[in-house]
Amino acid sequence: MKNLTLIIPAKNESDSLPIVLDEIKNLDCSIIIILESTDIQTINATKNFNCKIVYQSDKGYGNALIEGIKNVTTEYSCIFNADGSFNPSDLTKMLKLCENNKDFIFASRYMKEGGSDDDTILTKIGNFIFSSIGNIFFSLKLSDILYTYLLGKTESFKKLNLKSNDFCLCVEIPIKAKKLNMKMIDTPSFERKRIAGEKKVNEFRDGLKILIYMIKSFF
Ligand SMILES: Nc1nc2c(ncn2[C@@H]2O[C@H](COP(=O)(O)OP(=O)(O)OP(=O)(O)O)[C@@H](O)[C@H]2O)c(=O)[nH]1
Ligand SMILES: [Mg+2]
Repeated sequence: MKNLTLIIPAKNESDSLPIVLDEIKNLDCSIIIILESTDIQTINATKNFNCKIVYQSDKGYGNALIEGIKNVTTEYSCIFNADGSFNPSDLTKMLKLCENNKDFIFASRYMKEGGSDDDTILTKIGNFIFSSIGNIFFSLKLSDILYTYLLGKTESFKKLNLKSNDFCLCVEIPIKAKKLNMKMIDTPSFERKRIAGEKKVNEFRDGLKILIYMIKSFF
């Protein structure tokens, strides 16, 4: 996997991140972690690992990923969470699928053989509604647009010219990719429970922002 970089956004993940880095340390791919320069505990938690640290220019999950993508030099990139919920054993399969002339491979919790230990009833319903909006209004043909465990060609990531500093980035990626006629498919994945720490997504506040983003993108 020398041609792959994992882009890991991390905010207040000092308990989970070292466990995640330990799990992926033998993967033979590059690792970039993007965090706020003030997040000393999380920065210290990366000290014993071989990875590149990038300080984000602004606040937010989307901002972290935009900064991460700018710093990738390998042919492929994968967004990978710092909370332990993404299973790295999916990466080989996702990379193979992408090398078969695709722009993006989206991991999905809602395909047969996928699943989640981290979903609540609320997030499950929310994910279903947002994925349905994506399919009906943007013809995305994706079963899980908010999971944002996705691997793609770095060139394609860069072509999207991403702008959302917040969690709207999750839908900005597939919507823009579709508008640019990029090739994307989904593949089953099992989401594990976050190892420790608190989630940063607020279902109502971020859900509303994402909905408004999708409505604006449609018109
Ligand atoms: N650098 C950076 N990373 C962030 C920011 N917000 C979230 N993240 C990271 O982005 C990833 C996804 O955030 P989560 O809080 O796990 O979101 P989630 O998966 O919807 O929530 P959970 O259900 O708790 O897993 C995690 O690795 C976070 O640490 C941010 O503002 N800056
Ligand atoms: Mg998470």
